[in-house]
Amino acid sequence: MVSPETVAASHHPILPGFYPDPSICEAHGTYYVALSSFEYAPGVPLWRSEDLLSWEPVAHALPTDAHFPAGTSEPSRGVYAPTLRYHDGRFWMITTNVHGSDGGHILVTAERIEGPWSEPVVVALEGIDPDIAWDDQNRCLVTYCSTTSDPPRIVQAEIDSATGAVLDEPRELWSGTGLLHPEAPHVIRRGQWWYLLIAEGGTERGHTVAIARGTSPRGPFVGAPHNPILSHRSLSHQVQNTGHADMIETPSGDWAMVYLGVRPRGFSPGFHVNGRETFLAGVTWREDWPHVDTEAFSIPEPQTFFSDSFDTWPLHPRWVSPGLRPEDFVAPAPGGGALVSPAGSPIGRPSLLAARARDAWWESRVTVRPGLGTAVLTVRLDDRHWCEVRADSTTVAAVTRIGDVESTLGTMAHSGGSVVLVARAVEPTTLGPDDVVVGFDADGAFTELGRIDGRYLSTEVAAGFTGRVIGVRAIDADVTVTTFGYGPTSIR
Ligand code: 6LW
Repeated sequence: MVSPETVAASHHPILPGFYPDPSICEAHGTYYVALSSFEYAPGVPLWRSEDLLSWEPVAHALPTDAHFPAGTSEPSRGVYAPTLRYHDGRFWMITTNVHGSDGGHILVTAERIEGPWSEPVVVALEGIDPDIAWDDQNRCLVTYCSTTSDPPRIVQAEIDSATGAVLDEPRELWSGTGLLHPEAPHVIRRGQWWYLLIAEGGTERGHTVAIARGTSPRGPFVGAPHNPILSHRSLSHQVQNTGHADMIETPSGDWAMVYLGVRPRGFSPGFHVNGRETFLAGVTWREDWPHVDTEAFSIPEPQTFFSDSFDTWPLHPRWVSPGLRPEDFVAPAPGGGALVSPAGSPIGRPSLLAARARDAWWESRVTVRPGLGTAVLTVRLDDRHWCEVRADSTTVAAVTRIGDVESTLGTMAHSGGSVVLVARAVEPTTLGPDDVVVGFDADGAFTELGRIDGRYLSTEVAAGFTGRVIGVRAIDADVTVTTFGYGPTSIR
């Protein structure tokens, strides 16, 4: 349900939480966005909106192991930035699984956004961040960031979109204004001009968006006199790292941009914990150059609360896993709820039924029946940075891992049967962005078993491109999850 409250899109994401590298298209008056997903399966979340302002999750573009083998990638490897387009009555999505980086880019299509998505076609080109566009003769161009070049460059080749065959030698295009990491190209048409939109400066504080134009999608392209067209570098704005954008024309002829940004908190250098998030801006045109207005939109405050009792299957698209894909280790439990198995991934990573953290301050309450297993509620940044609370049939324990150090923070007996495991992000007691608190509820009262400085579950400490997720897993034997609740909170 959409709240009547609106907030400024310049400060509030349209997709809060770890949803980076947005690519946008429109089909029959509805907008769709595709996002990076890294080690998490299923890959490439897809969201839908009727008005660009409020969004709902619909599906994933890489839903099966044939598209992206679950649980095989290192953290922040796996599925990088996608491009989503609607062309010739079909959705087209192209991305890169950088885990096996000799594998090239993956191109899939679908008539409906919900799928089925086609078997992947491999485009045997190196690099990351592929874009797909068609010229006036319907010839298909893939434009990408060449990572075998030093420094990286923006290059383009023509492909056969049915087979993925590369039809000519990759040619260098305009590669930006000289900042590091020219990447994230999108080739976009407006009137007689073709535009090459890219990101530069790296996905950290120096991130920018720059643009060039030419009369052919093959270039040559000439940079805009007012580049960068978007950056928050060296500004005091609470949204930082703005870059990696895509643009769309609305049916009424207005233009809008989606871009990523982060919301760092805590003392210098600032820590962001929920990953890179997707924001919305307006675009106006002067002399056929785009000007970005991050203040153009107010958006309904995104509704991030959910409570899942696992009474409808298949699982809601919020659920992902860094291990096996959710349907391979989660099943309906006899008598209701979800039965979570302890099966690990091919690289031995625990399978975690996880949803993204999407708020600054939040609480997650998960009712579990451990049975013969141990039920775990985890706040995860990556394999080496997490904090969790574990319940077996007699005891609850809080455990954290920060880099090479793993530590038990507290242990307590419980009265048996069902246990309500609790995790929270609350206001910091240190110079970090928040405190992460774990514990359990018994007889209506919360018992805190562990508390860590939230910076240890931040990107600035752990490194990488993802954000926090919150999930349940099982150790030793199946456990039952009766309800999984998450929501923003004012609890401090
Ligand atoms: C992505 C690149 C980027 O491929 O970060 O912010 C990389 N931009 O374009 C990982 O998301």
